Amino acid sequence: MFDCRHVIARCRWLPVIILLALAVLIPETASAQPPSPLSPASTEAKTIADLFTVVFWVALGVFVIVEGLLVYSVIRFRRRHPDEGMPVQIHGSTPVEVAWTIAPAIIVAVILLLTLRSMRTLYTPPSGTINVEVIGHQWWWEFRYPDLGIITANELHIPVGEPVSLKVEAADVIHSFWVPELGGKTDAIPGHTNQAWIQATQAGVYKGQCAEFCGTEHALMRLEVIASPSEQFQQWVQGQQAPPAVPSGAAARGQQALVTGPCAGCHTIQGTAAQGQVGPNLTHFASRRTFAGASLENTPENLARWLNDPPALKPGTLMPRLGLSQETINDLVAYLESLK
Ligand code: HEC
Ligand SMILES: [Cu+2]
Repeated sequence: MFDCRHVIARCRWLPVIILLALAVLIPETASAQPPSPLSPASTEAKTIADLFTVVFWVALGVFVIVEGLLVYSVIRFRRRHPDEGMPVQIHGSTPVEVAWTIAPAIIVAVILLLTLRSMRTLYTPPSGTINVEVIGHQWWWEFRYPDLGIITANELHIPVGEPVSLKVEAADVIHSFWVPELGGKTDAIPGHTNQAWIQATQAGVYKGQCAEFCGTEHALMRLEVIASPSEQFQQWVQGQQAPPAVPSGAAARGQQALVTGPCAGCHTIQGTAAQGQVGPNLTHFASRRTFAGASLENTPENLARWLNDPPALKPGTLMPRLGLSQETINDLVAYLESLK
C-alpha cells in the first residue's frame, strides 16, 4: 500500500515550493496587463474601487482574526501525547455568542451604509451634457449620438471631465457593456433601456468587452472608449458630422461596388444609396482605429482579408463571405479607407 505519511514527511516543503512557483509565474503570464477596475479613470469607477478597497481591508481583518484564533487554538489545544484523554467538553457561552453576533452585525451594517452611499452616487448621474445610445449587436457595439447626429461602431468617443449619459440597449440578445477602468457592467437588454454614465477623469483609450455571454463571437465583441480633451473631442465631432469625401479613381469604383452590391443591404454610408441597418455604419469607417468588434486593427491589409472572408477572421460573424474578386476587394479597400 502507498504510505501517505512518508510522502508527506518527505515532501513537507512541496506546498511551499508550489506556492512560491505560482507567485513567481502568475505575474509573469499576466504581464499583458488587462484593464483593471482597480485602476479607475472615471468618477463612477473610482466610487466602486473605493468601496472595494474598504470591503477588502475589512474582510482581510476578519480573516486574520478568525484564522488567527483558529490556528492558535489548533496549536495551543492540540493533543500532545497519545494517551492524553478527551479535553473538558463544554456547550455554549452566552457572552461569546453575543459578541460574535453583534460584531459581525456592526461590520455588515457599516458596509451596507457605505454601499448605499456608493449606489446613490452611481445611480444619480450628474446631468450629462452628452447623450449616447449604446446598442449591443451580435458581435459589435453601435454608438449613436442623437443630439449630434453621429452613428459609429466599436469606438466610443467622449470628452474628459464631462459627464456622458449612456442609454444601453440591445438589438438581438442580452449583452453587457463593460469598460473596467470606467465603471461597472451595464446589461444591454432587448426592449429595455438601462441607464449608465461615465465621467472620465483622465484622457486615454480604455478597453472594454461584452460581459454577458451572447453567442459564438462573444469574446471578440470588444470596444474602446477614447476619452480626449474637449477640443480634440469637438474636432472628432466635426469630422463625423462632415459628409465623407467624394471618392475618385479606385475609390469611386469601390463606392460603385458597395452601393450596388450586397453591402448596401446591410451597411449605411450617409449620402449614398447604401442604407442597410444590419451591420456597422461605415460613413466614417477610416476614422476608426479598429473594426469587427475592435478585434482587428484598421489597416488596408486587415480590411482586405476581412472583405475576402470575414468568418475566417471572426468565425460565426454575421457578415457572410461574399466571394468578391481581388479587384473588387482592392477598390472597396481604397473606398473604405478614404472615408475619414
Ligand atoms: C448580411 C449583411 C452584411 C453584408 C451583405 C455585408 N456586411 Fe459588412 N458587416 C456585417 C456585420 C453584421 C458586420 C459586423 C461584424 C462583426 O463585427 O462581427 C459587418 C462588418 C463590416 C465591416 C467592419 C465595420 C466595423 O467598423 O467593425 C466592414 C468594413 C464591412 N462590414 C464592409 C462590408 C462590405 C464592403 C460589404 C460588401 C462587399 C459588406 N460589408 C457586406 C454585415 C454585412
Ligand atoms: Cu455580447
